[in-house]
Amino acid sequence: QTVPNPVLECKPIIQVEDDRTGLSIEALKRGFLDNLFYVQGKFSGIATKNDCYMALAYTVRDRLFKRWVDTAETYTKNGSRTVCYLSAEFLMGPHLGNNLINLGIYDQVKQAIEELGLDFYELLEQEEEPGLGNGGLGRLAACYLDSMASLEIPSLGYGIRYEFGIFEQKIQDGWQVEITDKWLRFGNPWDVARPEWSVEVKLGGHTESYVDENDRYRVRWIPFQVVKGIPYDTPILGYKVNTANTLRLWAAEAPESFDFEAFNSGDYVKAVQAKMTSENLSKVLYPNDNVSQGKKLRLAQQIFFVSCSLQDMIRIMKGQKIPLEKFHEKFVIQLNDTHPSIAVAELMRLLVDEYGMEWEQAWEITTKAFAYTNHTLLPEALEKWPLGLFGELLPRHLQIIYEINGRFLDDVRIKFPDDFDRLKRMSLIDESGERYIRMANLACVGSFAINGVAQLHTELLQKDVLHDFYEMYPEKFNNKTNGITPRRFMVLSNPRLCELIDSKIGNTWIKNLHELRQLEAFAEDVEFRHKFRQIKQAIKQDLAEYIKAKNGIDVDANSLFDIQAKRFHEYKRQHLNALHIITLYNRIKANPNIDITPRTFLFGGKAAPGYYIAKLTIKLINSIGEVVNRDPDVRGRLKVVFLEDYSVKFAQRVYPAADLSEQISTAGKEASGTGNMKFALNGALTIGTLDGANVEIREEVGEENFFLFGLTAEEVYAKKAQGYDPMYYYNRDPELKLAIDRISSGFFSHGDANLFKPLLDTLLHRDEYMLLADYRSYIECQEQVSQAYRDVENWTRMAILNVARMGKFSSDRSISDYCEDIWQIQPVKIELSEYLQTDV
Ligand code: B1N
Repeated sequence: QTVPNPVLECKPIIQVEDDRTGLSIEALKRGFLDNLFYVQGKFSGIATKNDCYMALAYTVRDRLFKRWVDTAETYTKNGSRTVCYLSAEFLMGPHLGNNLINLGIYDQVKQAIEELGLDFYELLEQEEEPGLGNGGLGRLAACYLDSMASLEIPSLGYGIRYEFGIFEQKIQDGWQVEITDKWLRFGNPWDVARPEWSVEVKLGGHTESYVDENDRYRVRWIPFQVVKGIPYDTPILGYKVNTANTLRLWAAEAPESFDFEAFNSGDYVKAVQAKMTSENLSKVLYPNDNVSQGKKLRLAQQIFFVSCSLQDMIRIMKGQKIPLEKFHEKFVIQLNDTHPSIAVAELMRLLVDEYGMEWEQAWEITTKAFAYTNHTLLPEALEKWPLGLFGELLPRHLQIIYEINGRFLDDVRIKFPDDFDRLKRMSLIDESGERYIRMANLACVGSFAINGVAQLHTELLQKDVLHDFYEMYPEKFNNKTNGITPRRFMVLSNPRLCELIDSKIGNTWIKNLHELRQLEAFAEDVEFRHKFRQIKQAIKQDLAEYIKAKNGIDVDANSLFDIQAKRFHEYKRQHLNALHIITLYNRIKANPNIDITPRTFLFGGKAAPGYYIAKLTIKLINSIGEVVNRDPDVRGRLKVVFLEDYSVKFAQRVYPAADLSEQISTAGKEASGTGNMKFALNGALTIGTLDGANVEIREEVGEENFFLFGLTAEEVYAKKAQGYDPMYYYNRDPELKLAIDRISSGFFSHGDANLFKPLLDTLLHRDEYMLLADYRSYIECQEQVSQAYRDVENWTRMAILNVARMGKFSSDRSISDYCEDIWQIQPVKIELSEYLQTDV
């Protein structure tokens, strides 16, 4: 008896030919079937959806390796100057669709897959995204990698290959529940392990001084533990260029020689425990956005990926026979916030201790190599490490920081004689109470450039958080307003709008987003407006169907889609949005026949697991939804939906469907925001405060095409200085009072008057983020929105003008500015070599 043999059955379609990376439909189909067979080891009869996704991913991967290898070869041969973008987070989103776009083979591959009888979109949807970031900061790093590759800038992204990325969010009984994100469960087709480039990182222990053979005083670090870092490389394609750069993420492992003693003494379990401790380093992403928790494991993660990356750069220099003295000519290192700022001390340690360089020369190199981006003004996000904890983990770095600090404070004394308070404020060590290492101060002292992420943010940095450093080194400061990649956030996520745009102005706007300006003329074109509206409508309909399937809620695609999608944080004021919903609801309850513009309120976003008030805000929104969505008086005119598990993948569905983008943070608190840009580029109008990049968006799109409300940053400071009292507003605004009282009475919580008390207490007694002060202005502005939405033609005109005027916010513009003002780096063209060239 013979068993059916898939190998024999499939034989006719897996003949190996000389070119396995062709781009014709036939070659793509054959590539897919080959990979299904050779990589997944399946025949189509038993292949799962995931097998098919994997086969497709490998088919695409096969077709980009040529670019990747040739790029690496070119950089190596030329010894090209390279940007190293150090970031604790890279929120990449799914790779497959993006790689298809950037390779320029999206349509062919779609056709090939459909000819094989498979659902192309279902396969795209199958990809488990690497959620290796919390929000804007991690996503910015990902957009910047895309733009660096597209602009042909030699670059490496360096970070951590967390085994568990940002948690998966479930909503149970209205509450957020966190599930671990096992993104590597089914394997990752996009990265390649490079164990041959592993490095070791020391932790803990103590230091000893000694005198070397040249009679020089040296320090030796005897660590308690050594951890091995293994690099995993992911190719980062540029858009329609041959460049394929690398994202290199480090995974922690125990070195082969781990805990020899325990092994030899027969304590096998103890030895394995040591191995587990090592692997903990890259186990999980800390799920906090805009706060620092001060945990030892987090500091260990930081030194781990920073040391691995710096050692890797030194290895690359050796390979290219470039002397170490030229480190800052070969590399420029961008620090994505202070999370990698220990790099300043680590590079000093490597140069001085490991390579025997003199301090002065090492410091010269170090301070010419680093540039620092600050992403936040929130005091709770500024990283500082208790000195004891720091010294236990990094005894040598502590000494180096003392040395840097001593020399730095001498400079401060010379520039500002007898200013003792200034010395205390600028010291790398906070000695006002328990002693701390201040990482922002280290980053400022160790970098030649310091930038904020939007104009207002940079001004506030100079005025406030980094004022002393601005006075000390004004020449280091500069602004680099954030940007977003139009490849992922338009071409991939909004194909219908792109098709319409292309039909009018061609498709070169994708590389030069300023060209969208040409659409201004079409804002006056009735037919164009009609098509624009039809597209928005169709996308809203799609989202409505998705919501029906996932949440079981009927939403009306004709209603105004009012969306707030971002991390939950008090400063972002999702609860102000909630107060608006309650206000509209209360008006309906008071007068059921009131004429109101139908709206669908959509919320998406995660709360840090330990952030109680943020989680309670999620519960509040779900509770309001429960009441509003079923109240017959509302007659479906208001709907409130919480979109579970917001992610990059999901965001790509959400941005194109919005009519109104909520950017309502307290002025002076949101450093930039980037969701604001994604919404506006996709034709949503913004209701927002003068905060972060909102200021510049409004400047670009025109004040008549932006719904502005609220206090300015200056007014916020002034009001606080006067002694702000939220009760003043509560007592004087009956609608505000009613909205708050409805919550506190238990109306939205089945009569439980205690449930939301902690949230209301923060509002009524402190209101740190001034919701009550901004409430009336917000409500009035929302009334203007409702009125404006009724004028269909004019709304569309404004939406088109928003799209047309978003050119400034391409991450290509941001990256060109970094290249010119900070990095001093030029593009390097990649020519594809002859052998194995693809057939198109
Ligand atoms: O960085 C984004 C900005 O657009 C946002 O306005 C800003 O809030 C965000 C500690 C952070 N700042 N700081 C963080 C994230 C994780 C963490 O552990 C801080 N995220 C931002 C891009 O510039």
